[in-house]
Amino acid sequence: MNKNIAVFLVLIVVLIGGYFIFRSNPNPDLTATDNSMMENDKTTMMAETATVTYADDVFTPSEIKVKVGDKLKFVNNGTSEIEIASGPHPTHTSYPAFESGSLAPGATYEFTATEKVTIMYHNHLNAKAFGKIVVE
Ligand SMILES: [Cu+2]
Repeated sequence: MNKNIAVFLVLIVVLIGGYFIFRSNPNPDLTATDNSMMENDKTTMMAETATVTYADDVFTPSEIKVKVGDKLKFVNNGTSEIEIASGPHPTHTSYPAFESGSLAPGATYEFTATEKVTIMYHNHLNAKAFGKIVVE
């Protein structure tokens, strides 16, 4: 009698153990698939373009938040040439990678945010016009 119960218990342990081994095997694959799908979604979400316009000595919006990987597009909607650069005026040493060069009326400057950083910028030809970019 006792031997039969022992054999029965061993059988149950083996069955339960086998069930959990069988169940746990497909799970890591599912998790990996879920993670890669989430990363793909993040990449898709980051590929956005934010637009800042310049007219009447004002950048609109004056402060803009973007994520790493996003593109910023500056459009000169004014009637005169502008040059967008990081502060401080006139040396632009705080973020030299952000520098539009000369932008005629209607011209655009595209900048891709590659790192988390805050950039204070201005129109070099009219330094009282300024704005702020926060890359998160
Ligand atoms: Cu300047």
